[in-house]
Amino acid sequence: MTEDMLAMISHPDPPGFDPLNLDHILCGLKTRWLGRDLRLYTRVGSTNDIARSLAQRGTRNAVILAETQSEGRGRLSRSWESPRGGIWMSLILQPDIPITHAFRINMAVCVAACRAISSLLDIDAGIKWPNDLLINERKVGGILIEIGSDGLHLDYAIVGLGINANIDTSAFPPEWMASSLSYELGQEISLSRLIQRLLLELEEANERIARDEIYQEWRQRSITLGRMVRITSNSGELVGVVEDLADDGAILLRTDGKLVRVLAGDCIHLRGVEGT
Ligand code: BT5
Repeated sequence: MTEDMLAMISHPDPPGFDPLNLDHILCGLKTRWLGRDLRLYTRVGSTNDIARSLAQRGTRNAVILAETQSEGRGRLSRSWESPRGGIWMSLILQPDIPITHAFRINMAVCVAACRAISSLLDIDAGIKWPNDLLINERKVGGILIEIGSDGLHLDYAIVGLGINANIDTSAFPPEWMASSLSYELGQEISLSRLIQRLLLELEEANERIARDEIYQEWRQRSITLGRMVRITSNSGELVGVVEDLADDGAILLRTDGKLVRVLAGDCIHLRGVEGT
């Protein structure tokens, strides 16, 4: 008996729990190539770490899925809670873009995840800059992208995607403003079907990644645009209204009468759309 099988037995499913099943995912998968190499683990540290070690040994276009992560990560090594019932997934991709356009990967993944959620579940997810998926102002997912390069060329991208699917987030600290798809919909969803749809949208977005329409859709699905926000970045804290989002992913913030560009940082939405 393998370690994974033992782990499965020692963590019996709660009633109504929809366990991840490789055959269920593969038999309804409509992608041409993404997800054809799909590896499912019961419990890992971080799917991004597994993906990275595979990528370093030459694996490409693989998808790593885990039922739980003990050391799930967000940006800046922040921890990411990953209990059973969520989708914790990392992809090893080779997007056809120059390394100077690596920010496009985040745009494409945000767009793909929003499309998958809204088309399958008929509920709108929006993008909170830079990498959060929100429904009703609450975080239901996050994206962590890690790049492999020789400094000049993009070798691979590890795309980590976490979605609180069938999760009770009431035990999470309230300041996280977290929620889950099951809570927002009032019912549990099929993990397999959402994974299939995510992979289809991710494959499609990866193919459109160099096109301007990915930026346009990312901008249009943003719920940060036009909002009063607080941005914390390396250069300190800024409060202002988000006047635009640039095609390199930067926020253009109107603060103290000046327009300031912020390429990376954390963002808190302070009020509704300007003036509300
Ligand atoms: C993110 O980081 O939002 C990216 C999360 C990526 C997770 C995926 S899961 C598969 C893959 N493997 C990994 O190890 N990671 C990726 P960031 O914007 O830094 O947000 C992190 C913050 O979100 C934490 O500091 C908490 O405040 C909050 N948080 C932690 N777990 C959460 C959860 N499950 N739902 C909502 N918020 C959470």
